[in-house]
Amino acid sequence: MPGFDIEKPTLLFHGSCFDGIASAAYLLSFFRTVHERVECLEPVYYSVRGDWLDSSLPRVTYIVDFLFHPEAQGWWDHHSTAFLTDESKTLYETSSNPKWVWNPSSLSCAIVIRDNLRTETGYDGSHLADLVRWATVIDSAQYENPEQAVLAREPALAIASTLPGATPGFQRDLVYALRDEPVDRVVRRADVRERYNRYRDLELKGRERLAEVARIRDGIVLFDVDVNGVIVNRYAPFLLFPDASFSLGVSRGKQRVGLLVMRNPWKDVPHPDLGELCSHLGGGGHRRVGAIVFEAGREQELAGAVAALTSALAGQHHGSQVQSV
Ligand SMILES: [Mn+2]
Repeated sequence: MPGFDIEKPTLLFHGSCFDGIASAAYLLSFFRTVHERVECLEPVYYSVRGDWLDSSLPRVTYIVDFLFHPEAQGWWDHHSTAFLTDESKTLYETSSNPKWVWNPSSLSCAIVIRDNLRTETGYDGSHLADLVRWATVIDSAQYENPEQAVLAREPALAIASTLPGATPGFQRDLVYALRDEPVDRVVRRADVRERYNRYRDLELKGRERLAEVARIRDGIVLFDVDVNGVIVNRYAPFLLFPDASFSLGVSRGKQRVGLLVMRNPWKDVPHPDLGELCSHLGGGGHRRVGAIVFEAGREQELAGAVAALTSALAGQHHGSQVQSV
């Protein structure tokens, strides 16, 4: 866990995704109108999952687009896997805290915050409408096609491409920038352009590497790829195999190994809740996309998870096991 200053009003946001940044920017924009103080703006990441509920938060803490924590004064989220224990879910359900707001059917956390503030306070954040719209496009993968998602030419997509692996300072700066300026201005910042150009180079290398190892079987793009020194975009499997229904891939980095399972966003096929499936295997996610992170040396669990997910998806490509949504 980051070293929190327990006395300072703090806003924690999911740092590596655009919706997390946009949600924090939206909330800060509202806070400014009511003189609500946030002195510490801290990105958080799913690697804290194991210690999350045991950690103490600063006395006044707001959390957006991230796991529920019972000490949070305010919490807004839309992940179906927001609760790490049944106890914390019960606590949420029986609570009367109006600033604990969860809507797992919302396509983005930014929408959850916008609608909640509008209803509860009448706050009109319409100057941030573009930010909310893009957070929703990105989080719900409403891209026109795989090229748009992978090449990330639109300003908001270019900004989103700079986030994974960026420093907390960079992610924090972007929150303030997006609170104060439109996305097509923020994308012109020198540090954003530099990281975007880096993304373009490394993504191309990653796609070439992916093309060497990816195979399609029963409608599932399967791969196990070394991501050291490259970026493999999560939608690149569908740029390579546009007709696939799912991707199920292992990404091997230096510190950890990631497993990502996804339904092809440009294809409408029935499937089980992938975030839910992953949560039983130590991960989490949304209905359409699930992820599990394995620390180095846990190969055994990785193989088991790949097998479990492969069998859960078996036959879905042909719609032979139609499930109710
Ligand atoms: Mn989100």
